[in-house]
Amino acid sequence: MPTHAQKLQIVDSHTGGEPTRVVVSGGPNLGNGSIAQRRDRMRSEFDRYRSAIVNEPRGSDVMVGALLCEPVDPDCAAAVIYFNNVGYLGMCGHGTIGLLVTLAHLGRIGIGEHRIETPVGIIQARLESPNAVSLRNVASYRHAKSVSVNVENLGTISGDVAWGGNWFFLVENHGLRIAPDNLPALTAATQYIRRALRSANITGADGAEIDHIELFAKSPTPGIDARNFVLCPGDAYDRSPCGTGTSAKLACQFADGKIRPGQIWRQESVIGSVFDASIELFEDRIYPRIAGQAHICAEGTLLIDNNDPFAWGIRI
Ligand code: PYC
Repeated sequence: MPTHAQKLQIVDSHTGGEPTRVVVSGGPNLGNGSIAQRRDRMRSEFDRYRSAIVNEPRGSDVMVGALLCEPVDPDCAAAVIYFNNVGYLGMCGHGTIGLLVTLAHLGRIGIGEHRIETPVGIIQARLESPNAVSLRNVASYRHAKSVSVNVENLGTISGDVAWGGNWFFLVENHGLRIAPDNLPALTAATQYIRRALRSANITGADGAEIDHIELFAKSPTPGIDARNFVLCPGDAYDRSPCGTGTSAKLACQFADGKIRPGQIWRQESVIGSVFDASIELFEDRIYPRIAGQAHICAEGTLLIDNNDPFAWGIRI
């Protein structure tokens, strides 16, 4: 092992098949600002760490990183910055489930309620058992209903723009089969949709880019309400049912009068993993609750040796 290499301690887990790599120590010093300010500093000054942690050769397009940080609020168990192969996430539902299971695995938290600081707000999460977590997401809402966009190869597609901690375009009338043997077609179609949204300058609030595309359909599985396919910003699809995507979906369902507070919505991913979700209303805002399971799959040390030409990951 090169003695001069930088070392980062990590724990890997997966939530319904979607990986989360929690960086426990060895990350960059981002100062003492809010977690949003520290995320911005990581992006502007230390983005190479993001790439080293999640990109090949140590990671892959599907890996989501979670840099564990000290919280500003002493009532929080942790603060976290989520990132992927191309950039940063406001919130990450599957990642927060993975984070709590990881903190429990490390002996840092016990069964019960824990508050987690994210760049988009505080998440109230409950470790139900060593592998099961339910979380109350940030307030979610539909920003625009039935927005039509002309999509290359697909024609006119209509969908809702919604916030669930990240920005989503949710499409029901896509005409595609949401199934694991149809992933290339689902990926291509959602890439076309995202490109069309960009060209048409269709955004979330304040011009925010809509970087997640969610196709959904009725699930063929008994007892499950819907199945989705979610294209993530770096072109990987979410193996989990996507916590922030399910939140965005529930905000739309509530806006359409199709779900009431407390009603359980069972959301299945394209590979068949399931989150149980519901909403709570507080001061007229919609707070989604997401429950799922994560499992630890690796512990280790990442080595960053500056003599390695790909020390900071392969960036394309
Ligand atoms: O679970 O919120 C989520 C998520 C976002 C991107 C990948 N997973």
